[in-house]
This record gives sequence, structure tokens and C-alpha cells, in this order.
Amino acid sequence: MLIDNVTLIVKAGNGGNGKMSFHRNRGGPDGGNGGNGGNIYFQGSNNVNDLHVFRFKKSLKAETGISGGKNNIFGKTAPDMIIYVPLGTRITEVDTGRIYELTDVKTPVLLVIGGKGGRGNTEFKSATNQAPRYAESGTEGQQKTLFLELRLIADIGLIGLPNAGKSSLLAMLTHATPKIGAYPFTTLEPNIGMFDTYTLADIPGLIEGASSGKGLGVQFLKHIEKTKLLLHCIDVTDPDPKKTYDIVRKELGQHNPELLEKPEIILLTKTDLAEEAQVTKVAKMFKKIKKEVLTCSVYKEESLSDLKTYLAKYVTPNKVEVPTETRKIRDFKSGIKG
Ligand SMILES: Nc1nc2c(ncn2[C@@H]2O[C@H](COP(=O)(O)OP(=O)(O)OP(=O)(O)O)[C@@H](O)[C@H]2O)c(=O)[nH]1
Ligand SMILES: [Mg+2]
Repeated sequence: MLIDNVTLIVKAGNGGNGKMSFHRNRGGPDGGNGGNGGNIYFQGSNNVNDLHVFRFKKSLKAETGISGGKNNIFGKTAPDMIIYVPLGTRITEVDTGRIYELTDVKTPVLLVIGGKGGRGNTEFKSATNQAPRYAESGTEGQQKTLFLELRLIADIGLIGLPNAGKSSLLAMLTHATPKIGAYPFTTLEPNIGMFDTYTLADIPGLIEGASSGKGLGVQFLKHIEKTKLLLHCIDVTDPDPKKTYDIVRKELGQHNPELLEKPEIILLTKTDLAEEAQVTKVAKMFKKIKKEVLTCSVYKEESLSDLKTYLAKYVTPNKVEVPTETRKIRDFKSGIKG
């Protein structure tokens, strides 16, 4: 099961306490400062698949700074904790609504700050007080409740009604091995595959009313929000392809109107099942509404290589901005590093 959202409580380390002590022989103050508590950073990673590591681990705590010691020994600052999450994760601070998008694998984002170490009594020595009998406590580390949401970063998104042939296409165009079935809702969670150097996302089919929760709903549409191109798959044998098209568009728009602004190509699928005249007729109808139309069948090698060539050209850097970090789907490991 793809765990694509989770609520976490993260607590940075407290600062270590300052020490109150006096030198055994000389008598002057010799309490050292406490070390700072550990901060918590989040870092996007290509090596983490989903958020399943947090399924049973809902709170994370960085270490406390070490307290100061006698002889002016300073306590060590606690190590920072780095939490690796899949590239494309969106983190929302529940209390403030502040949003962080982890879209690169190089920049750790500081989310909670460790407490400051307290000063030892040596620091409080002054002309008027040669023997201060107090030291500071370390301050509390920050604590935040965070909502983490995974958004797959794919270049191309496959959309359409259930059974339109989306997963079959993903399997033919990439090395992904999604489940394929002659029944609706075969795909229950998003699949992603590499095509050339680009990634293709296959999401569960949409049906009328998806935006109000029918079928599998629109919960997976967030995964295609970042795509550069939508490949709208329509079964060419559909009795009313325009109606089918409109249903899916309506659901997209109701979920997020911005999805309607994305470049979209109509892909008529299963052309092996229809007469050529029928394919031409449906293609013409979509061209009339100013849509680019491609056709394919998983049983026609040539149609697939034409499609590949088209997509490769479409997602060239000149035409579409290519993300610097392309997410790889396989061999993910999850990691939390302290
Ligand atoms: N004849 C023919 N059958 C196809 C073609 N593409 C897919 N199919 C069949 O159509 C059925 C549905 O295919 P899927 O790829 O699972 O469809 P999907 O759009 O991913 O469906 P959901 O996951 O339910 O949304 C399967 O029985 C496939 O074998 C094609 O080009 N020609
Ligand atoms: Mg499918």
C-alpha cells in the first residue's frame, strides 16, 4: 500500500543545562555551558519511495544537548536529525498552515530548531559578583505537528476512465509492471515508470462523481498536479467518446481548475478493436475541438513507437522545462538519519 500522507509530531532537542560549580582550589566559578539541542531537517530524496516509515512512528525527537560540566567543560551540541522523505513531498505546519515543498535532493529544510544550551555560572562572573551561584537551564527545543503529503513528480500523467488502457500503456512504454485487468479499478494506487529519461505516472481511473468521492475519488489527482503533460486515454470503442472526455475533464476541473490548463493530448487506445474509419472519425471529432490526437494499440508495435517518438519530442528541454531531479521509482529505501 502506498502511504501518501501522514501526520507527524517532531520535537527538536532541548538545550543542555549550564553548570553551577566552583573550582575546588581557587574557589572561582567553573561551570561550563550546555550544548544546543539537535535541530530537525527534512530532505527530499530519490531513495525513499513513500511515507510508510512513518506509519507506526508518528513522533520523532532529536537529542538533547549535553549539560555543561565542572572545570568549564562545555556540553556537546546534539547532532541534527535529517529525515529523508520522497522527492515531491509537501509538508504543512498544522498550526500555521505554512507549506514547504521538497523538490530537490540537495537542500535540507530546517523545520524545528533545537533549544539553546544554558550558560554555566562562569559566564555570569562580573566585577560585582565574583561568585555567581546560578546557571541557566537549556531552552526547550521547538515542537511542531506536520502534515506530510507525497506528490509524485512525474513528467507525464496518464488519465482517463477505468479500463481505458492506462496501465497497459505504462507497461508498454516503461519497465513498470502495473496490474492490468479487464475490469474497472484494476489500479488502486499510482504507478510510475521511466520512459527515456522521463517519468510517467499511471493513476486509478476517474468516473463521474469522482470529485465527490465516487469510485476511488480524486485523491490521486494530486500526483499528476506536477506533470508537464496529461495523456488523456480514451477507449476508441467507447460509444460516446466526447461524453467520456467531458466527464473526466469535469472531474479534473472540480478537483483543481489548474489541471485544465495543463497541456493535454488525447490518446485513442485499443485501435486494434475498431475499424480504421471509426478511429478516424473519433480522431476528427477531437481535432475539431482543437485537441491533439494520437492513436495506439498495445498490440500494434508501430503505434507504440510513434507514440514514444512523439512523447520524447514533446518532453524535450526546449519545449517543456525538464526538472533537474527526475524521480526514479525503483529500489527505494527509506531512511531517517540522526
Ligand atoms: N484489445 C486491446 N485491449 C487492450 C489494449 N490496452 C488495454 N487493453 C485491455 O483493456 C483492459 C484494461 O486495461 P488496463 O490497462 O488495466 O486499464 P486501466 O485504464 O489501467 O484501468 P484502471 O486501472 O481500472 O483505471 C485490459 O483487459 C487490457 O488487456 C489495447 O490496446 N487493445
Ligand atoms: Mg490501471
